[in-house]
Amino acid sequence: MDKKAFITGISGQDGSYLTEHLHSLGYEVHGIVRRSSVAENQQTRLTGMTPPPTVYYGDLLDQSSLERLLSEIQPDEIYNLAAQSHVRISFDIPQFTAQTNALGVLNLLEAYKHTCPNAKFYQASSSEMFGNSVDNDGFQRETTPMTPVSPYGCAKLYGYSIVRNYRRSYDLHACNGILFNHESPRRGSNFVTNKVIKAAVEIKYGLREVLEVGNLDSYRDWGHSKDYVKAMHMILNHSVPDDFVVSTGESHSVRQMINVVFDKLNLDFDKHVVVNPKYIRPEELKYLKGNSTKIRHTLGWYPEYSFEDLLYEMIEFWESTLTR
Ligand code: F7E
Repeated sequence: MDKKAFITGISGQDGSYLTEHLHSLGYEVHGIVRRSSVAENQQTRLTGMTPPPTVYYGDLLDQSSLERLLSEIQPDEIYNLAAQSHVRISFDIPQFTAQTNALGVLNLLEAYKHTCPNAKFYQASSSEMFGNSVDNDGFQRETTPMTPVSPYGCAKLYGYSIVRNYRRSYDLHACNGILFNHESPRRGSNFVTNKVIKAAVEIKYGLREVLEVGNLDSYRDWGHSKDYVKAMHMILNHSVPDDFVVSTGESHSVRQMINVVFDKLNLDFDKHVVVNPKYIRPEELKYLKGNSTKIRHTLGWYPEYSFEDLLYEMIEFWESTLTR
């Protein structure tokens, strides 16, 4: 019989790529979306998939919806990808962020423990948990101290910790992937890569003049979501439940990323890029560079996309969308 997967956040960037990946491996895929007053466009990333995943209304803050669905579906694998995922916005809605990204994980763990404890559980943990902590060699790895600098990072650290606690306390196959930034054409357009690329293509085609950004000097380790969802599945299918950093090992500043995009499109940085303080965070995570030796050596995972390939694919997507 086909294996069954249950994905929270199935309509997001990672949820949609993970659905495609699991389908390619023969899984039956189920997932939840939150009720929204505007139903249009809520599931655009899932449109046209064959077979389509089975999508239900559910919410990490509604324990009864989680218990009912897990008990009915009896999945083999649970992927908790749902979150309030925007770091700057977490300063505006810190309590909602904590409820969803911290207590939401606990709610799902409880539902899992009560209804299908033999399943495997993946938690989408984040490099934002490291905050400004960096090892002497300039990398963050599984053993690097976690000192988050945003409400998002603080909430994610609770989620990460409670997964480890439930694994040890109740002998559950519960794992964390500590994923560094990962992007794609399906990335929300208020995250910096997609925001920059969409605006740059609009500038190129005369649809706007200016790109407004925040901190140009923060560094991120950017990979492709397609590579990273494969890591999620490999982490869950390792013989023992464990936690793994997933990263490229390369770090670039926001300024460097914009330069690669602007060079490709023959645009002048000084003419079009303006810093607007409204995009600067109250406390910034300045530098991320992940060491993913553990997953590369233990599970044989490695990223296929280079930094440039990732940005060029996103540029192509926006060029074809905006000139259609
Ligand atoms: O910002 C700077 C910003 O919002 C990246 C999420 O997936 O990855 C993501 O979090 C950097 C930051 O991603 C703008 O200050 C400059 O230094 O694309 P971002 P993030 O905050 O790193 C982690 C791993 C997650 O887990 C999160 O869920 O870019 N930046 N100017 C800007 N950022 C944005 N959004 N907009 C700007 O105008």
